[in-house]
Amino acid sequence: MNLDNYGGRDESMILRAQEKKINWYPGHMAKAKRLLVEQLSRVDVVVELCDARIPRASRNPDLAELVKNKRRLLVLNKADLADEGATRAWLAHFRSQGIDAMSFDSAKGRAKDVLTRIERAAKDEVERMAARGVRKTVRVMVVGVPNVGKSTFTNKINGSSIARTGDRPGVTRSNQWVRITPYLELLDTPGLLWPKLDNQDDARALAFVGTINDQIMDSQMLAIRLLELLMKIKPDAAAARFKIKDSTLTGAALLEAACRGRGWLMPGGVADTDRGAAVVLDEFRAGRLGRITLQYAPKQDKPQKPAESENPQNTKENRENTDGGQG
Ligand SMILES: Nc1nc2c(ncn2[C@@H]2O[C@H](COP(=O)(O)OP(=O)(O)OP(=O)(O)O)[C@@H](O)[C@H]2O)c(=O)[nH]1
Ligand SMILES: [Mg+2]
Repeated sequence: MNLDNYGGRDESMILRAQEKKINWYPGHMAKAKRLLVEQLSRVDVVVELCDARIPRASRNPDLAELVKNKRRLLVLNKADLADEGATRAWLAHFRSQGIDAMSFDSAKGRAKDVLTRIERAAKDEVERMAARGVRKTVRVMVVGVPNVGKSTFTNKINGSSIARTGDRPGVTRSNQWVRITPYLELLDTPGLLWPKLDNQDDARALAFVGTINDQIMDSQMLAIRLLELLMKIKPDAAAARFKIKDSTLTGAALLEAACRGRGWLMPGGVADTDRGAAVVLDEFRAGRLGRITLQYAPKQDKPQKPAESENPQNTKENRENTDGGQG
């Protein structure tokens, strides 16, 4: 794509959007990874949280490798923000790969639903120890990309707030053991990405949901890309929310239309694209456009990786796919 199109030549808005490669692996993450590895030998079960809106992009390949010999539970968190049918299809997909997976809302969900799964994952080890007359304390490590909800999840299981949470990535900076009962302990860990985000569609998806530090990104470009995607996936909701009348718009013109529609203007009627970009991202992340899944599960019988730019949310093939999923 010719980025000069977004070079701000149009004087009706102030736009400096630039397509930059997205990558975020600060020093604290490399350190956090080392500290996480140090704890692994103490851990019986690993709970991996991914974001139910982007289950493919939000699974860290580094983590999968590190914890491959542990009992594991995959939690599709923030399921309250994702499309229910799409989440069912993802669960069916993961289960078909032999992965124990569940969807969850760490803010409003029931801790018991998770505890049952953890008990099941630890059952063999608990019974083995019981046979030796020892009541085992099950130690669970909670891992995942930044801002996916690990600390909120830990607090939910704990029944009260003990870990600090926040609506930005990088809130938790060190490992924190939390004693739930004398026989269950949870380790909340800092969010981890991996050194190179090769797939830029996935990197952008991570950025859309707020996994990547906004400071290192071009938020106008990100908002433009998000608007384009939303106008494909959920055009009615996006057009209504941002008061966009022309559904054929793309690029800078689309962000400008949202600014004009919502009245984000500067003196002289110039579209305030900085403000517009920030609000578009905020409102999507907060679920103001309703439940939206940005990445769909591959079809069961014929695994494939749909390109984000051709998100198939409303195609016939995908409807069949999601309708066929198991809860
Ligand atoms: N809607 C919704 N919001 C959630 C859920 N889980 C967490 N959140 C919100 O997501 C944001 C991030 O939550 P945290 O628990 O701080 O995320 P984290 O994974 O610990 O983040 P880091 O420590 O930065 O890696 C907070 O604003 C939470 O309130 C969920 O299941 N649904
Ligand atoms: Mg945290």
